[in-house]
Amino acid sequence: MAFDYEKYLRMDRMPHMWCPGCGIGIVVKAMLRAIEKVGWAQDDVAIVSGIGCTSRTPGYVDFNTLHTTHGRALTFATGLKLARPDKHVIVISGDGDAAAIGGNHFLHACRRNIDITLIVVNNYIYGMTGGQASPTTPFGMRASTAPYGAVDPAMDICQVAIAAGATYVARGTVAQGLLLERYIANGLRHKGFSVIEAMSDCPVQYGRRNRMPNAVEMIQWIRDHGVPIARAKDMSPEELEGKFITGELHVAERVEYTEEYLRVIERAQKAVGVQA
Ligand SMILES: Cc1ncc(C[n+]2csc(CCOP(=O)(O)OP(=O)(O)O)c2C)c(N)n1
Repeated sequence: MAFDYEKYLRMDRMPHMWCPGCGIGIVVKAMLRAIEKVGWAQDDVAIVSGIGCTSRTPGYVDFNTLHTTHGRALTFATGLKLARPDKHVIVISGDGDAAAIGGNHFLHACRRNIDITLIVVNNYIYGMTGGQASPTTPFGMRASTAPYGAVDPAMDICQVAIAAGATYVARGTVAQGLLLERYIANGLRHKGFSVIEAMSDCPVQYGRRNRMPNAVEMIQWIRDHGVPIARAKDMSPEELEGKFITGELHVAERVEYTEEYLRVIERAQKAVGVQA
């Protein structure tokens, strides 16, 4: 039977504001299928975002939702998870929201290993505000603020997440929606901070400036630049230049933040003789 997306959507909010051909829809659909796969009730899930095209997602999905300030989604989500550790908290962010203005919050969420899943829709650009370069704009590619090519080397969000302490890190693409769904589902099941980077197209703000003016061309470009981790192991750094590695890049176990926080509260209450 076909998947019933309408069950999870606020149909009264349609039509959505995303451009024709935008990859965010593929990521949102993968997220909805993943939530159903892990079997969570809608009322037990909170979806939190900052600001940007991707960050409009909570407006359209029928869960407990929170649309917060630019770059601060993880901060609000951390408060939510600490207040209700029994609930499942998912953050959905753009690359600018997660890695530029929200970069500092991103590092600390990884470090804490809080049981939240972050989905970063990496469309290489600030989509909502007119195509400014973001931390993930590839070197030499064009943006409204880099009309002759980006000078800054691109940030690898997954490598940063691993280095900062995230315990589940995967990268998928909108060219392979089913794989993306699998990574998101595994991230949701994972106890600890999970990061799923979804390489996505933005034909209007990024593709148009970089000789990929329609969605199909940009999704083909994404498909051609992704290298599955098993294949990447046999490739040299030169061969991997300009490519990105896909798959489950890092899975580890470590103390989870809300559990440790509750233990601290217990110790503190015991020390001052307060009954929980
Ligand atoms: C404090 C603050 N600074 C800047 C902005 C303007 N702004 C809104 S969305 C955005 C960038 C969004 O880019 P990204 O996170 O990559 O998401 P996308 O729109 O591509 O999904 C910016 C700079 C803002 N709303 N608030």
